[in-house]
Amino acid sequence: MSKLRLRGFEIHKSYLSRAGQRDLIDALRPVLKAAPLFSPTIPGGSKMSVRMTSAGAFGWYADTEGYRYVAQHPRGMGWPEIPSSILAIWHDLTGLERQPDCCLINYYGEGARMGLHQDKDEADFSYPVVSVSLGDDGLLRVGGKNRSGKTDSVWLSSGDVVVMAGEARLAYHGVDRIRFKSSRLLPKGGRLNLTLRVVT
Ligand SMILES: O=C(O)CCC(=O)C(=O)O
Ligand SMILES: [Mn+2]
Repeated sequence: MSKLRLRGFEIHKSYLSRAGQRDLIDALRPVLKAAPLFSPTIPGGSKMSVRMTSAGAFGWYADTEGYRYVAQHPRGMGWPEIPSSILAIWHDLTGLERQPDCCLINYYGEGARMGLHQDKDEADFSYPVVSVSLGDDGLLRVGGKNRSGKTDSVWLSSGDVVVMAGEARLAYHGVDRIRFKSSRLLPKGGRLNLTLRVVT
């Protein structure tokens, strides 16, 4: 385990052991079964290449009307609870009593990416966002508060955890590409990213 900082993004390399990563995958299996992955269509009409779902009181959602948190999966049921092993990472790295009320689960298959964006659909930016990487390597790009500003990139591997707080909380970031099948954690390949957020 080692810690590095990039533009205020706190990157905990190898935070999770291989066994810890496998335990998280086991904990996520029933969550993905209860709340299947879907591909949102974003304002402008294009479909995201990342497939996603959520756990917690709220799930992040997008359609042609905009981006927001919603209390139900698009199929009409509530979101499953956030597994305790995932909440433990939040409490360990933030030291906060308060629990996150959304765990957004992103799945990147071959060729999937996420464009540069800010996480800004939450009510209170004084809470950090904690992001857990599992499976294939992903190239994270981080910038500042202006979309057109300078950026830096770092490869995230399975078991790495990033904390976005302070100056990094509203900084632009995105995932340019993944190295498909670089990890054997997920039998069919791909990358899972979990982001824990306080929404209200
Ligand atoms: O996949 C990642 O590492 C970042 C995901 C992200 O930024 C998001 O879901 O808002
Ligand atoms: Mn984000």
